[in-house]
Amino acid sequence: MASVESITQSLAGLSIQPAAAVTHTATDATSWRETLQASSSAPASFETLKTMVYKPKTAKAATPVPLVIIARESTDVNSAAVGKKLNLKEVRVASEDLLNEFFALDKNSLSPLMLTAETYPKVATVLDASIASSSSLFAVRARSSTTTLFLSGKDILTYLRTLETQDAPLQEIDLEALKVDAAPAGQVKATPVKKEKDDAKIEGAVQIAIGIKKEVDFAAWYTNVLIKADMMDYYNVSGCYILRPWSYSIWEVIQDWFNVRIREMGVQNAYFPMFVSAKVLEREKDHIEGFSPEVAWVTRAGQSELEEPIAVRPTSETVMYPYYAKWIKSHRDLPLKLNQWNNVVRWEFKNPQPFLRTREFLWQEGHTAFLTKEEADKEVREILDLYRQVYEDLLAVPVIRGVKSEKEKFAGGLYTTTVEGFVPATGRGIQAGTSHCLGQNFSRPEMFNIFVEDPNDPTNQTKAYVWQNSWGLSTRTIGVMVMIHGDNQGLVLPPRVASIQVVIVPCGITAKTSDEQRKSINYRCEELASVLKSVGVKAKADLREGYTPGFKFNDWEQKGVPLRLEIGPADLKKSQTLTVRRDTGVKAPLPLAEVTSAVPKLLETIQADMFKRAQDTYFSRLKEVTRWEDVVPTLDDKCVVVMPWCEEEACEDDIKERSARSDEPQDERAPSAGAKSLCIPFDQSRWPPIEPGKTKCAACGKDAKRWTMFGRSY
Ligand code: 87F
Repeated sequence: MASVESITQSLAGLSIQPAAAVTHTATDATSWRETLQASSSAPASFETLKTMVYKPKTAKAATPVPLVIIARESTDVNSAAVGKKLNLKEVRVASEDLLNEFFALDKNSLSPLMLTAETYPKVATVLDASIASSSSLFAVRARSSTTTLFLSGKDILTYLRTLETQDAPLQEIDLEALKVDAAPAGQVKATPVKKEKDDAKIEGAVQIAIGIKKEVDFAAWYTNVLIKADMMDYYNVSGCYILRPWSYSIWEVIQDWFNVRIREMGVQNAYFPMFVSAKVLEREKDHIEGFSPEVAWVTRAGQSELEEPIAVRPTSETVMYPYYAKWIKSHRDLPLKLNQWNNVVRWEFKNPQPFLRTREFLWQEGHTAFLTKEEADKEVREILDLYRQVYEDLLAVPVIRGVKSEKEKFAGGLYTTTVEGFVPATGRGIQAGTSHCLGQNFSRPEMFNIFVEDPNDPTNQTKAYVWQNSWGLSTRTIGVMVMIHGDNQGLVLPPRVASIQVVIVPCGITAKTSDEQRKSINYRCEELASVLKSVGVKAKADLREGYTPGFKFNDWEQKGVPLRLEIGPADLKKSQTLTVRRDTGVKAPLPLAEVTSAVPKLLETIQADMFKRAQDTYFSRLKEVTRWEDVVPTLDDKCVVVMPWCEEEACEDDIKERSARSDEPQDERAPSAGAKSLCIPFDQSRWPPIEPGKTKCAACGKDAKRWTMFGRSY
């Protein structure tokens, strides 16, 4: 029996750090969980894992290969179905003798950790696919019935992957899905919704990374992609998530790009406190009214109640504008253009979704003040175009620029311009960034009183209240990008935001490959990576030992790396590499002599193709509609409607009501939810001219003003 120390030491070698280790009395399967729950050293919440060993029937002469199935305690394992899937006949629970013979352990000490470099190649191992993607901590026996370690699902997968060999691959199988698939007809009484979700689990999850189909259970697919790509992790405060480096680096690309552009426009970065006193926050009372349920308050420090509660900023108008009033004294202090990169808190009660709707999020908020409306108007559009470029040129996500209706604009402002995106998988529009002209609403004497002496008045008697803008773009950008480009293998990153653009994987190394040959292939991979880096390509050679090329392909595909280069002995003989595109899966050989010019070009082609495909989809789902009868069917077809509209608020309310199906409970996320106006596109030339007095609103029949996009939305 190995000591806990020796096991934790070998785990440390794999960078696996158990969350806790507990020594307890010897427990069997039934008393184990309770014993752990009673222990003060165990984590507050965990799941127990079960490890089952089976002995399949084999042809006479052959040695029986034990089958090891690792599952969550709550999963009913259908060992026959697993056996069938692996072409094993009549799997039966193994005897204690066999456990002793193979693992030198009793049945109460089994766990993934019983598998070692020595035993692993002699068994067939199945790991439930839901374990690695789970955010639970799992209790696993440390090769003993008296010690338990707590590991994440991903750690368990990592441990098993290091033992994997080409002859003994780890089988990741979705055991819940298998159970449903294997059940005889009539035995599974699934509700239609449940059945649909089960269908979403992809058969043969061994080869397919995500395990849930984008087309069937989009919400589950989305979170799965984020977890498997190491972009996000859950956190124990509802609605809050951890942004891991793989997603945060995308935010940094956006920050770097945007900072350069706004600096050129004369905007300076600054930082204001995250707390707002109740008094100051309420100066914006009229506008904040609708938002106030979302404001989070600090009411206590340690044990003492604060004299006055302090709000956490949901946005910074009220934080900043008192200082704008102080700093802007003369027209020479204008324009004032400040931006801050910060976090804001909006305590929403609607269903949270990572990146799209979270209680704390990161964004930039720009706040500018001008002497004239013309200057303000011009900047609103310039910023909006930067937002368009962030989406289209960096994230390969098409957006449509336009102005919000009166109902949908920021109530505190004069008008709101927006970039509107579209998620084809759900047919819903998504507000992707907003640039507001606040007019003089915040500078008025009753509000923040921000004025200068009018430079055009020779008597210096007139006060000129400043014209203000505010504009914001958040980490929602990342969520939209994932939803649009991701597929059933995982994330697909546009090259311009990928922190690794090209991964180089050594291939064709077998048991027969000499050490020297292996080293030389690895060397050539490293060399190729440095050559690519020298021409500005973010390249990485994946020389991890103990992982098969197949595992590496899958790993980088899940993480969305745009291009894979494979190098094996045969490629080297021909002085070439095999290029594999993540977006299309297309493979093509490339002479090594051409990589420095061809790879950057190929990355740009991938970027352009990704954008083109997404844009074609968006436009194909933007349906010109002129009759009310066509509106709801078009929405139900996962499309956005563009129709001539009267621009009246009552009509918009009516459209929302009439486009929602009244026979179902209403939820923003329901496919039957009502449609809102998304925007009135600036570019009206895509549709026939509106003829004044002639073209009628498709909803109410009054005179139409402009073509307006209506859709179900996020
Ligand atoms: C939630 C709670 C309190 C949005 C809120 O769009 C206040 C608000 O004022 C609130 N949610 N808003 C509007 C934010 C307007 C504006 N602020 C600067 C932006 C971009 C950046």
